[in-house]
Amino acid sequence: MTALALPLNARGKVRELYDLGDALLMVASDRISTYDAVHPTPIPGKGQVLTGLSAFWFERTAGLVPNHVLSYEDGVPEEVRGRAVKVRKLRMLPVECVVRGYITGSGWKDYQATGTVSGIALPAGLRESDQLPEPIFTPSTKALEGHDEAIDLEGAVAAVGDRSLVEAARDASLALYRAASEHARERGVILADTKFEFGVDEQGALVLGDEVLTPDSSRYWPADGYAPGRGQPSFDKQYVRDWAAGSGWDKAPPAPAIPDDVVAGTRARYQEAYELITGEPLSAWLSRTGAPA
Ligand code: Q0N
Repeated sequence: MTALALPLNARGKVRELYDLGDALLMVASDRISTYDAVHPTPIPGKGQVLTGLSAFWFERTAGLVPNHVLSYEDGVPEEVRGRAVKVRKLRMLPVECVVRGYITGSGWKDYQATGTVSGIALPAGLRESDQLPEPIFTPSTKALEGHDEAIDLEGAVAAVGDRSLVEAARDASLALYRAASEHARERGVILADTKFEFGVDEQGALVLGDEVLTPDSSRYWPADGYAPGRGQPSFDKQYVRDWAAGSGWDKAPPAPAIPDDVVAGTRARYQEAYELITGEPLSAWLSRTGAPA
């Protein structure tokens, strides 16, 4: 793990946010989690891949919604180049902006129980992993401990305290999902769902924050082999999950160490995801940002 000599602003399971005074430094680690538990074994290069993918999407969608990115170079310490970004300080909305194009995960559970997801009625007879008639906005509240709680649009309005801001975040989220899922699908990948976080700047304008459209904030499935009626394999984490399933681990923390061959397969899968989605070799990202050798 990297501990930079900077004040820590926030720490997630696999990322840290440092305070640079007038800006923040978001650092992606090589840590990986499955079943909500972080493994003690890193996946070398994962932080670079996620940062590079997020950069690709921020640049590609800047015309849809402004984002918090300032620089991947200026003000980024050498040791974290390639996996860190300097960002604008925002006032973050206290909701996660989830968009689902397919019915899976907690959405599938809610649908089975109620026929609805986030207060949105869905057609009867959907199978697990089916594509939805159109993408839906299913916000959640950020729980400090444990799982995020699904809310409907009115719940998001109550949490944020500004209806038009929530509607703007919803519209931006849906536009981002549509653009990204179309791009991914042309490259053989299904973007099943994804989560955005927005903030507002000093002028009160909506700004896209966090990381975007990475495998950690999204469910990516290989289009090849997609079949509704069951859960789909994860593009990036399936090696680890398959190994875990046969390992005897009960999926409760602490997560076990990952064997070398599973690390190598997962590492190759992240690199493949980067190259498939961006159409560029990962080396282009590493040289652009001056990542350490
Ligand atoms: C912020 N989080 C939540 C990184 C992500 N641009 C910003 N300005 C102010 N605050 C935040 C951002 C952003 N992005 C976002 N916390 C603060 C998630 N974190 C957890 C740790 O790693």
